[in-house]
Amino acid sequence: MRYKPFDLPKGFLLGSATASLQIEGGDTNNSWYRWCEKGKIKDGSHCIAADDHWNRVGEDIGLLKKMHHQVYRMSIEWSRIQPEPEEFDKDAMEHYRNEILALKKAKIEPLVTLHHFSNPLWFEDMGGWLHPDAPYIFNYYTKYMVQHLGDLVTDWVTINEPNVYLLFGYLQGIWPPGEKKLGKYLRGAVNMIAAHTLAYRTIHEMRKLMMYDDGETKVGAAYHTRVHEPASERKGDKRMAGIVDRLFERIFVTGMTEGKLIFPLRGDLPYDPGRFSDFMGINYYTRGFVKFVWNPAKMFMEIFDNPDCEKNDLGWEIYPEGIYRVCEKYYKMYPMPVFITENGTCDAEDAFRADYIYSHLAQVKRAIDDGIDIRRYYHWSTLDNFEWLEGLSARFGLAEVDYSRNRRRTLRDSGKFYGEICKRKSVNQGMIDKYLKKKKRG
Ligand code: IFM
Repeated sequence: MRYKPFDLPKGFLLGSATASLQIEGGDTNNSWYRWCEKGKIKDGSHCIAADDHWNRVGEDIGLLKKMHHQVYRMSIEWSRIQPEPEEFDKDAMEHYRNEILALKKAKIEPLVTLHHFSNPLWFEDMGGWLHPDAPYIFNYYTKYMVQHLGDLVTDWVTINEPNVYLLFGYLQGIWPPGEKKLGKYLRGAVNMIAAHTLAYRTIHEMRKLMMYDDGETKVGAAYHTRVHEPASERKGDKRMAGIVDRLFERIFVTGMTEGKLIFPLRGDLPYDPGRFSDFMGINYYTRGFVKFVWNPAKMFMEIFDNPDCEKNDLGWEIYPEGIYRVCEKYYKMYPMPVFITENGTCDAEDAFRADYIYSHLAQVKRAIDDGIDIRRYYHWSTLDNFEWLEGLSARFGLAEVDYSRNRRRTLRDSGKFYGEICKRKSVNQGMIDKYLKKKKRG
């Protein structure tokens, strides 16, 4: 690759993202704790300690400061806040309030996610996202959160990657609750869309009641987006790529942005169609190739990675142009501000992360120059963490966590590089010489 310096707009905001279950540790009241206890994690690790972030908030905000972040995306662990259906934990609430106060003191603006893959056990046991009351139960929790954080937090993500959560948990059965039925995936989708629309209105209404200017409140969802490339020019492959796009992304994006259910979703939503997003939250990592196969057991599709390309530690293709393509696609559909709510890579050796950051941000810059209104970029992730089914061995962090030695944090070279980008909002020749293509993969 040829590297060229570039500048990002001065008003562009940069930071990184985490999720509570992946970093906090110490909570046994959630669906992922139970999944780990069942021995389901590939590398045998467990989320119970994770990064011990719960006890190291100050130290981790130190990392954000060192990397000159302007923004930080974090999530709230629902099971801590509402350990039982009718019980809210004031101490847990106080903990998050203090964390957010500390972020604001450091001049780092939080973007708070209310649901990031994990559920309280009582919710899971009553049927989780398939329960007809799930959207209203989630709204009850949302109300409590806004009551207690509404004076500090303007920016909210209601639900992270509903598509991935439902695909793995309800169709492939590899995440909790381990279901394998398309009907359940679709039912869960309707309920998550309904929950988002309720939460969207709740957050706006409550903040208005608190006398905040409604234009300041920003609420959206974070979608896992991919480029769904047809495996060939054949009609069947093209059509199947369109079906995958619809089932995996479009039904969620349309549902949560317009409050409208599109085929094959059926049912009622709590409100008439309208506006239910203030920004488009795009999580982008890679692309997949889609092939039509005559096999009903596989839902007539095969999805595979490009066999011939650069890949990360998990075998995901590194495809920077994809971030441009997904932003362009969704901005054409919904011309509203875009936040890249996640983008990052798994690279234990830190051999190509700096490159990955450079090449993806260069595409973001290109998209901005082409008129796409991208306002923020949150790198995934601040520090190594519990990568769900992959466990602790998959390393996505700008900072390394040493799990064998008291979870010591060390900023990687890519983290230093990213910190300089956050500070300058540009990549200059000195940074190119210092950080890029210094290391080769072993
Ligand atoms: O770690 C996850 C995150 O929780 C959701 N988006 C993708 C990341 C990397 O797989």
